[in-house]
Amino acid sequence: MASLENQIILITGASSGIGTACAKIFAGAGAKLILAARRLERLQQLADTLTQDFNTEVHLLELDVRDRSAVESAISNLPSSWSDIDILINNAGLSRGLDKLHEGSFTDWEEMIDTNIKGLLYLSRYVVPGMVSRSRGHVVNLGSIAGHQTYPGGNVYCATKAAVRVISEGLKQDLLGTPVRVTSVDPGMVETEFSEVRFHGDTERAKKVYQGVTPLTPDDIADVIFFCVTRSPHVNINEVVLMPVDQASATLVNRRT
Ligand code: NDP
Ligand code: 8X3
Repeated sequence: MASLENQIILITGASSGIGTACAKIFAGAGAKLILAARRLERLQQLADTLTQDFNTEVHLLELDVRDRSAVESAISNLPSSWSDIDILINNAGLSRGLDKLHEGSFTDWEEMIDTNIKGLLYLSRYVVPGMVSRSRGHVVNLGSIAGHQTYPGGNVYCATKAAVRVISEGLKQDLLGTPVRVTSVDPGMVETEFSEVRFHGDTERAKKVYQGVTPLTPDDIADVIFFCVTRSPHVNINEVVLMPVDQASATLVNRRT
């Protein structure tokens, strides 16, 4: 495994799913981790495990990425030994509902837009200038196949992930002439708490999403992100689209039941 000894990696949404898997793989490579999410107890448990298993140095941020002044304060008040962030993984995100657009919930729309688009922008705005001035850095954004293909009921969630794809492309263009890299990782179906959150805690409905298929795991995504950030410094992997073998598009899934 490539070494990321002493590199500082900020992972948003580290309290669950893909973010937690990223924390584990980067801890195994010797990185120092800044883990951010709203559920601090979960972060604390993860930090305890990483410290025990890998002797990882961890800094925790109880942070709601929708709160711009909280993001600014969290980044600008990092202790000096934590402030030179090498890799930003903009992973915090969610979907809410599968309603038809004309019947949709304003609260759900605002939560998705504020988290998936504005939160990602706030983190990028406060972290990337330091990368530019240090002439090193890598931003990894979690997009989705939902940003490439719209599906019925996906409307606003798909729009937020299309925005992530476009923002990643725009950031790459704006960073041209600097060594800072930008990657969008765009998965299909990954079994995490994602569907439970989408269906507002309806676990039975969430389980059905993955019934009869072998979905991707959070570790599969962390593995791809790890690959992207450990290429030679002159290589930028712009975009990775990956889905389970059992999935051919956002709506075309092979179910064995
Ligand atoms: P999970 O629900 O398991 O994890 C989502 C994470 O985002 C949690 O750690 C949650 O932490 C965090 N989060 C949500 N809202 C906020 C907020 N306002 N402020 C800070 N953190 C927040 O889902 P996944 O791991 O699957 O999702 C991770 C990313 O991957 C998302 O961007 C998602 O859109 C994307 N994705 C997921 C796919 C899938 O099929 N699962 C496929 C394609 C993309 P907390 O609640 O503690 O704040
Ligand atoms: C998550 C994948 O297809 O449920 O972004 O939108 S999908």
